Amino acid sequence: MQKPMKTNEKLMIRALKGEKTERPPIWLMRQAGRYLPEYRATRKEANGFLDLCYNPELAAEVTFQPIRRFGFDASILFSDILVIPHALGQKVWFEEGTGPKLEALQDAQDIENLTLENLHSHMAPVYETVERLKEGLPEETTLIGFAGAPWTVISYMIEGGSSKDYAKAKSWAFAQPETFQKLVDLVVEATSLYLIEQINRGAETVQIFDSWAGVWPEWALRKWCLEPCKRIIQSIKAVHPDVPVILFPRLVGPSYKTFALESGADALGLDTTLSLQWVREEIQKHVTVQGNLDPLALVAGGKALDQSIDDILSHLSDGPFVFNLGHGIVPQTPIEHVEQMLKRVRGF
Ligand code: 1CP
Repeated sequence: MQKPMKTNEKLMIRALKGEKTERPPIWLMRQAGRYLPEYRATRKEANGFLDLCYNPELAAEVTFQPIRRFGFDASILFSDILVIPHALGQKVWFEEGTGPKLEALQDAQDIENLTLENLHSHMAPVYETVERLKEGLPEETTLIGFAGAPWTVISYMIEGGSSKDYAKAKSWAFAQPETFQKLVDLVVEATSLYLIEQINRGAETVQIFDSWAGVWPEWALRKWCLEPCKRIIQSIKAVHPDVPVILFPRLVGPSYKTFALESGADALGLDTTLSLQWVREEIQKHVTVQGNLDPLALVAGGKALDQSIDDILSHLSDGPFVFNLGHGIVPQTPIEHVEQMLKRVRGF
């Protein structure tokens, strides 16, 4: 998969298309957020978190903040994965301190009541944010659009918020696979249309977050995570064959190989637990890899941080690679540690 040619595309895009780049591009999942004082200030100006997501001026502002401060190679649209259920007609709100809340789906009728009809009108402010970013980002910075994967989004739709064990959502899938499949199909369609429109408006790549993929038996992982993501990627590629897609099937262990071979993604986001040697031998031959610094090593800083970074770079920088975290940055992350990390990755 390693291609020696150097095109005049941006660093991040070249890496996603399978090139071993002169240095690894770097960005961080959740790079806009509460660890930044400027984010906390803008967040106060908005009328709650969802309002921030639907305010193009403020959403663009918080997307620019980490780029101004750190000069990352890529910038991820500021929004949330839960705008999809919201656009389908489900009640969604954010409670300070407790996170996302939804009016949980209870039965097949609740699924019937959801609709794709208002998708694009609901998302109009998000699309406008994408256009503002396209316009305002430095020309070397790659704009990433994103959405949640169907399973991860549906887990919130059925649980009504975050969950430790996904008991309601998984029980529904096991006991009533036909109605669960209907919900998956609807979310696949909505997510495909949403991501394609983000690309139409200026996103240069998109990332699909399957953050809670790692909870299924192998056959169910295929049915409820791999297949839906594969369908979304096929829909995107049918319209935008040259736009690379990143998939983050978190905590799926050895099934990362199945995702590398079968999902159609150009790049896989690695969680923190994978063996780097195994990734180098079994995954990086097939797709670009992105990751996987432990967000808590970034909190710790010092030697633990330097050693973690060196370990990742020494294993993965011989092939197509994007430096990132293995999951989102956490609010208690010291800004100096982000600077320490950037210096080390760029100096490698
Ligand atoms: O300001 C605040 O208090 C809200 C914190 C916050 C932020 C900054 C939430 C609530 N969402 C976001 C933005 C966000 N969410 C982005 C764009 C910003 C960026 O990356 O720079 C992205 C890509 C997401 C994606 C997201 N939201 C995921 C997938 C990624 C992951 O971290 O696994 C998930 C699971 C969510 C749901 C969600 N939204 C917010 C929170 C706190 C959560 C997670 C709740 C949980 O753990 O269940």
